[in-house]
Amino acid sequence: MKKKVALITGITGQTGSYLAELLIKKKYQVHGIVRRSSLINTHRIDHMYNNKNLKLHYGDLMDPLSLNQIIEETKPDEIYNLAAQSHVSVSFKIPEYTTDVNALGCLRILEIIRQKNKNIKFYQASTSELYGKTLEVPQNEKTKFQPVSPYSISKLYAYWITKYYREAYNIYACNGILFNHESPRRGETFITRKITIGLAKIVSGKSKFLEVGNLNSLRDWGHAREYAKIQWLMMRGKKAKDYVVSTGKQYSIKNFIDMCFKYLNIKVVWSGKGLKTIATIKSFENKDYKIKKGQVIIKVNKKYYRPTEVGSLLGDSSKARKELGWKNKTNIFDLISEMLDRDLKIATGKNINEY
Ligand code: NAP
Ligand code: F7E
Repeated sequence: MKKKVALITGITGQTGSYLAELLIKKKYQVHGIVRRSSLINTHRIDHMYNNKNLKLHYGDLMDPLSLNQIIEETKPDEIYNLAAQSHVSVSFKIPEYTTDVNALGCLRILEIIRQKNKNIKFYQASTSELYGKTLEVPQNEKTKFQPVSPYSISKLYAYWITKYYREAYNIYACNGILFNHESPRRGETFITRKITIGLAKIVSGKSKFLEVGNLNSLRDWGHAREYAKIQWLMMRGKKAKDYVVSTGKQYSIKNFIDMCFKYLNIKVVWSGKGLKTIATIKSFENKDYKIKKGQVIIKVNKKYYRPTEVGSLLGDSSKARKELGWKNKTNIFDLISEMLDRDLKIATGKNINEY
């Protein structure tokens, strides 16, 4: 039987790397698009580098010629479009670039599919950020989109153009409206990883405190490995559809920090309000930690606030659970321990290549 061929954009990113692992396990021939950078950007997939079922190609979502050439050469059965300027906060600084990559990049791929081979299935990495300032909690596939950042507005275009190509041209094109997903491979400036790296550095004496922004926003955090699996499941349906993917549990940034302290057996006292909020160490059990009672460990800095904030995200993924049989297994405590364990090893110089 002919091997299935998949093309992943964003393969060097957090979720793309888990998706590549999954598809190789499922016996696919996997192709990935890597963009040129001055430093090596393949560390998340280096452990698969010598696998004969993985091939990497230089390309860029901003460069239609490269996309055209790669799709022509690799003849994929399925394309997973995970590449994006994915940082919401950065999107306020570089809105045009964000729109070009996230919105037009998606269109460029769909248009190649329409012109070359309408049998190629297409997955678009859509996002809970589309819900923006909605007051409806929890959010499901019917909740109105009210995006409030250049990132989410670019992703709104990609959502609609994907749906449009499905309806107008009968292409198997689906949107996964994924809520936040994290892992030890998460980019270092997203809040969960920033916290686990920051605390690991503090207890190992490499820094004194961690500065964050808005502690009150609420998020629904799952494990990226499990969210990669549902992307593959969405490509297996009788009909292409759009699905919300979430855990159904919600925590604030402050809750996440407190759960990290619990895992590390550090007791803190929170005091102050808004920009003056701080957490001070009250006691700790591990005598190897290079911290002191009374040390201010968390501070708030205005520079990490955004011009507009998405206050409350909580997903209702009943449709995906019912129709695709998907389940999330990792709870928030397991996620935190996996992330902290790895970042503690990195901070103390151990096993940094192990994922
Ligand atoms: P990520 O770690 O930031 O990875 C983004 C990937 O896109 C990287 O491989 C990056 O390459 C690549 N990329 C960026 N600009 C590109 C361009 N112009 N051309 C080609 N490739 C480009 O993001 P992630 O967390 O894995 O998320 C994957 C996708 O899901 C993204 O589209 C994101 O917007 C979306 N999403 C994420 C979440 C979440 O919570 N993680 C939730 C909903 C939706 P480099 O490695 O070279 O930077
Ligand atoms: O912020 C607050 C921040 O950057 C989460 C992307 O994967 O998920 C991600 O977008 C919250 C926000 O993720 C800091 O204001 C406080 O309320 O980790 P984040 P995000 O913006 O939710 C969605 C679903 C995506 O689609 C995106 O691609 O945390 N926050 N202090 C902070 N955030 C950051 N980054 N840094 C801080 O210091």
